[in-house]
Amino acid sequence: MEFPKDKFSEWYQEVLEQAEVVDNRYPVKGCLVWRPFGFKLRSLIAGYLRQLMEATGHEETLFPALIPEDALKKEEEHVEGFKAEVYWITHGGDTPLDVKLALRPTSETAIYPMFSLWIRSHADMPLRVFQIVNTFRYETKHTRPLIRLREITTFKEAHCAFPDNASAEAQMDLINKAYSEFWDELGIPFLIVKRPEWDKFPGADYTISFDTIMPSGKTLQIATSHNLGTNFSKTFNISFEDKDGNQSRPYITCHGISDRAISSVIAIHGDNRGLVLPPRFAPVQIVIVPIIFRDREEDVISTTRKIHEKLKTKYRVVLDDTNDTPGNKFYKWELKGVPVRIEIGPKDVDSNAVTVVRRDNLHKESIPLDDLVERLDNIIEDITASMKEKARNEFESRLITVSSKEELSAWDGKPVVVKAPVCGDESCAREVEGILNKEFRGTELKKQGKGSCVICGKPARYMGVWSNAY
Ligand code: PR8
Repeated sequence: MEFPKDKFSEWYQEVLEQAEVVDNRYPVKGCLVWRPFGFKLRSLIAGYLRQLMEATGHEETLFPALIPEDALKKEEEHVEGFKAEVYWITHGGDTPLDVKLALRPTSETAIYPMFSLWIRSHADMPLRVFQIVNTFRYETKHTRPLIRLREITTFKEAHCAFPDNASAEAQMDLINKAYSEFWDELGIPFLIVKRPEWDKFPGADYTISFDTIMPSGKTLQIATSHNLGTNFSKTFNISFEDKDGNQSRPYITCHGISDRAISSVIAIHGDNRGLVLPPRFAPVQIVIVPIIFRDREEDVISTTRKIHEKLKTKYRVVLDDTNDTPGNKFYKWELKGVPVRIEIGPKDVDSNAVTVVRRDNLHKESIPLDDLVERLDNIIEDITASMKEKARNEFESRLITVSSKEELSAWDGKPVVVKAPVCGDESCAREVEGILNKEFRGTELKKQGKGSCVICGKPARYMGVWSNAY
């Protein structure tokens, strides 16, 4: 059975279920179950993210999931932005609670009251913490597994405080670099976009977003980074004594990545046979399949076991010695995106070699046993590089740059993302929205627009980005 990826929406749901990543049949809308195979993939990706956060000076913490109503409602813009999405706990058993409790939609209002107790002097900063937790948002838009959840199961949120604006700006740069490294390692191409005023995080001074392009041609916001300025430190009364002995407000930033990291890996690299996983994050990196003929069963099995023992010390390997047919085994492990398959049959045993098949391009070759480990290292490296290149080429093919108003209308309703130079006025960005029937996502970070604004003809200051988005 094949999974035609050109029908992306069906492909995505089907592959998630068939490859046993998640089970979406749980009877609460927007909630799902991680199955063991999917959970391993999730742990490998989250583990790498944790490692990156720690390497850049962020310390892991864990805050409660419950937020008292008065804390949640303190920051006006923030509460307005999340009002329709909050789940409330009103009772303990039959007893109404004195103070209603919110299930965190995100943790600013859980964390910053504690920051006000922890931050006393400039020496208490920089303060950089993060947690990887579940958060709850009563999403009213169409829910989709891992893409739009009501229980976001893998919410990496970092919250940081600094004594001055320059340090908060440096943090925004640090996160841009760390997140870029993260997406590069996953082989997910992205644009970094500064969101327009009307689309920033509730309570933020400004929002930076990482957007990738899904096979449907729609963008997916895969990470955000918010400079909250001193808005939240005023609301939560966080203050410190600066170097000159004056009371001052810290500058706060926060940065988030969710289950969408896993969804983008699945969506962008997968093909008609199912998942194609980057070797670094594949729960199974190599599967060994013995090809057994009746009169040669013993020597094939013993060779297979020896190779398994040897490879086990270096890779995540499965020896599939179940009674299933080789064909069924190939199908199963291809669907699960295992980067390398090793087939061992009597001919291989006789020639002291194995047959190695790559998942990404299905290329097959015979490799002498003596060279196996070294060659596998090269093959895995090459798979990683080719997967990145393929994803990059597809991304580029869905990203159209135009330089004049006349060119815009050709892309109305097409499944692509459009970039165009703009002056920076909202009215021009909105007019392009009308022509393209796509939303204005914002302006590319640190990229100056070339030439003149496609609408008003004034000198372009930015490169605008328009797309349909998840
Ligand atoms: C913050 N506060 O909350 P953000 N399902 C899956 N992923 C989602 C969903 C959802 N329903 N909603 C958002 N995301 C800040 C930063 C702490 C951390 C993903 O920011 O609301 C999106 O990729 O922008 C989003 O960029 C990220 O979570 C962070 O959420």
